[in-house]
Amino acid sequence: PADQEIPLKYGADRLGKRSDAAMQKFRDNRLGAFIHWGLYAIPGGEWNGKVYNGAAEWLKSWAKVPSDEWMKLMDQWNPQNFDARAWAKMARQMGVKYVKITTKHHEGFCLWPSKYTKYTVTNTPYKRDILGELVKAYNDEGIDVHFYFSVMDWSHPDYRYDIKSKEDEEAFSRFLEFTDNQLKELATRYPTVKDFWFDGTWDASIKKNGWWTAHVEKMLKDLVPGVTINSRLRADDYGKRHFDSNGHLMGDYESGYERRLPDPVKDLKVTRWDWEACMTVPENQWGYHKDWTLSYVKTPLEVLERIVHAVSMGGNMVVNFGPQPDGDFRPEEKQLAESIGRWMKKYGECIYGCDYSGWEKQAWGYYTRKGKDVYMVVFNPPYSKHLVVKTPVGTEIVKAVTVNGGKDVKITETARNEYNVDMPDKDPGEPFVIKLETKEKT
Ligand code: JFZ
Repeated sequence: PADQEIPLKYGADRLGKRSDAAMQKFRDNRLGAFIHWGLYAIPGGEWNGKVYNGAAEWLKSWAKVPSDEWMKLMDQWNPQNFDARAWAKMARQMGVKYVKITTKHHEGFCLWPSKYTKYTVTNTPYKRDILGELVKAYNDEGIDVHFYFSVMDWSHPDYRYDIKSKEDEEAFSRFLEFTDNQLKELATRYPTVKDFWFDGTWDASIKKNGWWTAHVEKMLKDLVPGVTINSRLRADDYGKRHFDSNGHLMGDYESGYERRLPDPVKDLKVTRWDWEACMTVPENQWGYHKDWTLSYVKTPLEVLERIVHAVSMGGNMVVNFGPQPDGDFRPEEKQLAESIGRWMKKYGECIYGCDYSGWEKQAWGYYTRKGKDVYMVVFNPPYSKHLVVKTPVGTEIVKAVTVNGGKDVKITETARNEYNVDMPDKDPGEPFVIKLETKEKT
């Protein structure tokens, strides 16, 4: 009850999911791509002849490179094969409905010509406004653009990891003003932006300034009508992150599932709020790393299963790409995009606009739902050739059809609220989808 809650000035400003059209669009998109592109693409995980296994976008930190030396990479920023329209076409063919772009990662290099720092694309041989070209190209393909923004900035002398003195406090307050300016600049230069995804917000300095995270959320919402903001930005009065001290989600959607997913049986609590997960294709490489043999690389099928898993629990999934320093994508990523796109073309209706079904998870795969239609997405076909379906009390299956082909599928009621749904006669040789039309018993 509300009267037992801790009073908070900077906690959640809303209880439950947002119900406006912009939020519904965010949700309906379901599948997105992440782009991690910055100076770190140039060394690609290697510094002074040594290859580091850690995340390539953290190389500056692994190799202990001072910022001024790191920023000399700007002289090599000249992605001759960069073609924003080709990137947008690839995204459309993959079937993603939105792309999250690193406007500025921890290193501090800006993909847009920011007035507030010299570390931007403008001061490189290439000069061009990469971010502006991408926003236009993606929007021209009907794809929403989301901005990744790291608050932590290794290039800025006023950044502080903690506030321990008057001097720290003054420096950090200049830093927060700088950050506000950059965010206002992004929101006004690129007004079609649909979302800000904050990162680099875990330090004590930021947790001690929960007020500022609430202020940023409000500032951006005033500037960009409908904009969505991830929970990772937020800290409350007590420095509690993502969920406030009363347990309420801050921001519009939860963004804590990174390279992992909620358990489809045990973690159903996530269906009470909006959430978005993101994943890398190798184990933990967001930026371009020249050697993908250093860790396990997920197959397209494994990526697909994670996409369906997220949607089946009412979440979005964002698949990461780390473009090469020449502006092109590595062959593995092109193949992955094509392969996901081929499947989405046939079966995408079980992804876009779909949500958690509320039905009991079965071993053959995942359910998703759109209104009265429940989709069975089959990843593990059983030897019995019968897909067991248990419906909630009061729900009846009227008809079952294959999604790619529209063929009727035989269903047999085997017990109360239990059915055998037949496998298609011919093994599709890939995860396939059966649509169940349902009705409520009266
Ligand atoms: C951060 C970055 O440090 C990383 O380089 C990448 O950009 C990724 C998307 O975000 O890394 C994180 C952030 C949050 C968690 C884990 C890694 N987390 O909440 O578990």
